[in-house]
Amino acid sequence: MERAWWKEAVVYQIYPRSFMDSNGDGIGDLPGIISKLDYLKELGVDVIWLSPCYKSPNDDNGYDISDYQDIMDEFGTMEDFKTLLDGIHERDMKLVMDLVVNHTSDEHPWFVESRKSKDNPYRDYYIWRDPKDGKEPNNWTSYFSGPAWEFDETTGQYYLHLFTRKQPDLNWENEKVRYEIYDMMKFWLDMGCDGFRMDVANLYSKVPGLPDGIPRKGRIGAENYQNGPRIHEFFHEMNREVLSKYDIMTVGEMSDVPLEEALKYAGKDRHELNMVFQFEHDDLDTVDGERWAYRKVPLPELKAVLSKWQVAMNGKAWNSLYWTNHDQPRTVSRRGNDKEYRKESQKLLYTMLMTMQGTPYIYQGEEIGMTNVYFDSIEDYDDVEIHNCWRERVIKGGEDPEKLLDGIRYRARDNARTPMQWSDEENGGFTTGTPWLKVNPNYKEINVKESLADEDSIFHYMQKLIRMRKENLIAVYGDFKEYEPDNRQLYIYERNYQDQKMFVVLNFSDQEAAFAMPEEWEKEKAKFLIGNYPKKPLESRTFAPWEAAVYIR
Ligand code: ISL
Ligand code: CA
Repeated sequence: MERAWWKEAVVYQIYPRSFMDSNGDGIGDLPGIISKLDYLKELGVDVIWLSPCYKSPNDDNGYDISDYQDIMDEFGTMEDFKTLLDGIHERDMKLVMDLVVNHTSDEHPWFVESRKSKDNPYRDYYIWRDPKDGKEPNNWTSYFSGPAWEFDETTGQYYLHLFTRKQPDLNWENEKVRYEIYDMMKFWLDMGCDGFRMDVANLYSKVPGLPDGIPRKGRIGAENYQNGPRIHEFFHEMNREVLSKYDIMTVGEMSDVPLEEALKYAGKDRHELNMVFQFEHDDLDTVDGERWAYRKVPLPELKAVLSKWQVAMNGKAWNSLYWTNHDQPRTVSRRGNDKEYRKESQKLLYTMLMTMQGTPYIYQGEEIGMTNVYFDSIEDYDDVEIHNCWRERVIKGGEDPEKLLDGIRYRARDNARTPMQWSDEENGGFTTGTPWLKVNPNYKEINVKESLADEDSIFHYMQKLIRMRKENLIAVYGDFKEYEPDNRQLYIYERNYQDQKMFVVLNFSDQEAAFAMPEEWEKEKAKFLIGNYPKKPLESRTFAPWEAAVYIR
């Protein structure tokens, strides 16, 4: 397997709004991030992926961009950005930008022009259609509730928006749009940025004619824009025009990307992207495509998905490894035990991440085991996704508010967006003002200061895991073989690389689990490498609740 820096790197995602506020306005900002670079270096991460920091009216917290080449007022200035970039490079780290080019803000000058008249030069930068029988051009619905179309009085046509109405979709069929985007990408890369995380990167190409979607519960229309007809052509072109000219890291964020498609996007000789961020394991706890319904996922189902990707990508493409991001619940609340076994289970979950093939991503706050927030009232949530849905389903639709609130408390994106908990001071030390989103009240116990002081903390374990990965290339490149796929408590697997072997046992449960050593390992002299309980030899024995142990020989 060919080595590459972006394969060996550990990525840390920053959601700037919630990371660190430097000036007391309650909103995280670039100087705030700069003040914490030494902390990130101490953790040991190599790459920082910054969620959008561009000019934005913040309908969707920066995923609605009104100027791709300037910095959001709340976050600082271009000067601050350059200081941040230098600070990152001085510490031998890299910076990956968020590239949001499926859509812009409706306040982007392109859209402001586009909506003026049917013959405006920018009209064709977006997707405009006549009404059909006095209504929307087709039946597609948006990710954030309601139709994916908005009627615009000025010209009597509708425009497409897969997300909020303030996020009109760009028309990728238009070559001018694509080349504008490529130029903008070069602007950041020429400045020294080290790559892109590409937002909803499998949605750019829509099926011509924009046919009706298959009616179903949940969002309608996806089969007409997910992994669409020209998507690989677009990535080839982008690769030829931009990506291939720089030594960078690229990752496409793609919900509903089947394995066969991922093998193309991230295929090693296909000249598209380095890797994709896929959601198959994340979607397992949903029920019937209903966004807010959830269920407990039996371990064999989770393992089946994770192992499938490990085996299928080996030697052909490259995985991203992650448990959460700014759109997902907190890992320990969703997959571990955020009460009795918060530390043990979080350590186990990240032991898994750091011992699989692929590039691991740590989302801010995961290194101290931050938990879901479980707000009492809908008013406490900020997310446009939640408020749109509440309006449509509770206020207009008369649905049971308690039931919906229960689902929201579990799955809300705001769970990951509460401010970073730096200390036990007011507001977790995130701001001296009023935070834009309430701090999780558990900041008194769960915070960075406490984690740094405690030798046995999640932070220090995460630090060791990262170091372990750097010292053992097998953790990065080894192939993957699973044992006992039907075991409902243990995830057991082996990695192989050159003449080395690594063996991993993870007890994903609150109970002790009996472990029967596989025959092939019986005679192996494997030594304990890392784990979240005191060292024990590899032998048939019981594993404690949420015990994780890694062996090597
Ligand atoms: O949050 C989700 C489910 O976990 C996804 O459906 C998510 O909306 C989808 O993956 C797209 O996410 C990305 O694009 C959105 C933005 O709101 C998200 O924050 C971003 O990560 C629109 O730009
Ligand atoms: Ca601020």
